[in-house]
Amino acid sequence: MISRRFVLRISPVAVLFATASPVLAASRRSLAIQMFDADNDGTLDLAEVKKAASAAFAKLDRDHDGTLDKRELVGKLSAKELAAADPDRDGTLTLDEYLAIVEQRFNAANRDKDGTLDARELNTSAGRALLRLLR
Ligand SMILES: [Ca+2]
Ligand SMILES: [Ca+2]
Ligand SMILES: [Ca+2]
Repeated sequence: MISRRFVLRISPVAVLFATASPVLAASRRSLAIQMFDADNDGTLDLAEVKKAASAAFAKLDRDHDGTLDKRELVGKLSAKELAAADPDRDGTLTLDEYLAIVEQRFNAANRDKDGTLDARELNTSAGRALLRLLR
């Protein structure tokens, strides 16, 4: 009886701990690799990342006008990042402009310059900034 009560008392803490666990966070991120890793080599190359980004672009373009505006980019790019990525300053991004930022973020995350991103590289702030553009 005592031991059961002990289990009942500790379980919410255990759940809380598991939710915040870095191991779980890491497995969520390698899920990103599983989702986008078309050739199944355990890493993401630029072609795989651009394919995922193109699919994300289509999904984000809610009014189907072929560009992403400020409202469609909420949570993806700050106003400052949008301005920097928008050379013609019309306040929207075409697919090419979107893929150009994706490539910049890919290169920023690819610390060892080996042409691919592994789970560790995706688990950096640059890696996370890239993953935001793929969903
Ligand atoms: Ca791959
Ligand atoms: Ca649009
Ligand atoms: Ca790399």
